[in-house]
Amino acid sequence: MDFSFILVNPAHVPHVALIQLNRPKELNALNLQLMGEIRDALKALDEDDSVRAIVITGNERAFAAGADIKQMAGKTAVDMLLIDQFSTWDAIRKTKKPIIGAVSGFALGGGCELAMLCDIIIASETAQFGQPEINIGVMPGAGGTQRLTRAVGKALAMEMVLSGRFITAEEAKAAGLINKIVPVELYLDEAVKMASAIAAKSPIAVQLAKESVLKSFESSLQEGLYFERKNFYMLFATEDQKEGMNAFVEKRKADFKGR
Ligand code: DAK
Repeated sequence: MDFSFILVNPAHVPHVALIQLNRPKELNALNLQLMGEIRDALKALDEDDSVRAIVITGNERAFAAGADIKQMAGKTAVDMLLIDQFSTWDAIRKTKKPIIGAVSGFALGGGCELAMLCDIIIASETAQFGQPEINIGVMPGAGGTQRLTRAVGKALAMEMVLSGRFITAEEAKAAGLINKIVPVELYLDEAVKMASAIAAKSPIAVQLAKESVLKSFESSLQEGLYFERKNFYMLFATEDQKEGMNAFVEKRKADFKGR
């Protein structure tokens, strides 16, 4: 795959692919082309049977410092509507495979929102999360008032969204926004390790489990429980379920085929 603003490579472990945002001078500011490239890469990786988990990362200084303010500054509401960036963000959200965010440095505005589209976030101790849109006269537009509030609760979400204050990795961990903090030299390895562990499971079970957890954000408890139940039953139709349970009984490692 040939892109201008991201690098897409297999990781050094089987079944894991790595997307690296690659606009370092602009702190990986998310211009329209970069977001389109992430969407296209995720779609291709979602369709690639050899890939079972995806890591998205930036660099040590910045995961992403937000949408590209220079590109947005002159836009009108109609321009924004016609560009319809939401279709790109919605497509990213629909990725079926698990996405691990490896975050170091700034994850701000759209960068924090992109991190929140990841299923698991591994952060370096230098990571900072924020929704500073209020400083430039707007507000979060891609989940920063909704996913953030569900993740960290009203008190901290209000503070971040209304004051623009960045929170540290420690605060993000305590608030439930991220999974783990590791020293800066280890954050990417740790994310790949997590992706690799997930890639060793049954891909169908992982897909349906991800879908079921995400459903909890969009449904009543009863509706979510029915959804979970259907997916649970469905897994008994897979070869991987037989393989997983037989391997347990036979005291051997399961070899999941994704069927
Ligand atoms: N956009 C464009 N350029 C950016 C940028 C950004 N968000 N963030 C940093 N840069 C550029 C800087 O302009 C600078 O470029 P040069 O001046 O060297 O050409 C370079 O990156 C290095 O930045 P600094 O010199 O400012 O570096 P510092 O270490 O001094 O400061 C900083 C780092 C991250 C604190 C600072 O750069 C900063 O405050 N950046 C802006 C953070 C921000 O406000 N982010 C939120 C942007 S609004 C939507 C979806 C999403 C969104 C909107 C719509 N739809 C689906 C419709 C999201 C909106 C946003 O994210």
